Amino acid sequence: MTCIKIPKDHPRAESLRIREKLIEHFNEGVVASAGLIAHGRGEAFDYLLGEKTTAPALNAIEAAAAMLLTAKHPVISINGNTAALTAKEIVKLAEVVNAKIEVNLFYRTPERELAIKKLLEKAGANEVLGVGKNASARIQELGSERRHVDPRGILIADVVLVPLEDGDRTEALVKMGKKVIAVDLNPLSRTAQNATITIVDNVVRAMPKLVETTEKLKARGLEKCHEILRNFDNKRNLAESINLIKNRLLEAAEKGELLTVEAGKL
Ligand code: PTJ
Repeated sequence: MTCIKIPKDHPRAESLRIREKLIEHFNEGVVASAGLIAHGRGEAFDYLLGEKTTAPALNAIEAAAAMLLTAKHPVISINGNTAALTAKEIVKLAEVVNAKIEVNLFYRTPERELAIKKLLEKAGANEVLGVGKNASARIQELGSERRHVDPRGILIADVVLVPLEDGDRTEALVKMGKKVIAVDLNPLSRTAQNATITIVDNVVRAMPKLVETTEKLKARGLEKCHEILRNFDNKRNLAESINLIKNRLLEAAEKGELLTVEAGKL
């Protein structure tokens, strides 16, 4: 049930629908109150990026698909916002790459863990790790609630996908020798800067695209995946996203015009 009726012809209809979805899941105890604020920060960066999946984001998505397909123990780490926005895609991706799904929260409460688990199960997940006593292992480098991890999941993972994250954990996971794939609209965030592969895109667009790319790449075999990974340079790709924002701002400033966005898409 949404809180307001959004007119279909509203130029920001899709963006408003996403906000309503988050509010709805906030009311159901899935999204943290800070998750609503975090979404606002994401929206601001999305506006600067043109609210579309850019060429560097597509490169990173392809590399991420290759990394997930070549992983031994891939894990998809889930927080409130990601579950609220992309539960179906998370389940599908886990199926395609044979990954574990683990709940890992910054604002961890037993109620939120269970609400997120329920939402993922409703979307088709058979197993959801990291809930309650199952998060019995610790990441020593971390002081936050994110330190609680499942010994069958993040603790033994070689590749962890962290859609929408705060910076500390990405750094800690990389220090532990894990490869981290982040989805973050802010190319300047610590998560974006420290991840092994950074997808600078909205989870709402990136997750379906990642599923589609992974399915296609799976059919092309592991050698193709290794080749993609050999040719991918995350720092260079991140710099391209930052340049893209810079050029869009310069263009708008020179013309004295508003930034163009994919009107109505997001
Ligand atoms: O559910 P919890 O308890 O684990 O808490 C989750 C939040 C998001 C509240 C927590 O991880 C947090 O505080 O994160 P930050 O530090 O605000 O970072 C969130 C990052 O995600 C920011 O860099 C935002 O730009 C980015 N972001 C927000 N919405 C999206 C996004 N990136 C991609 N897609 C989005 N829809």
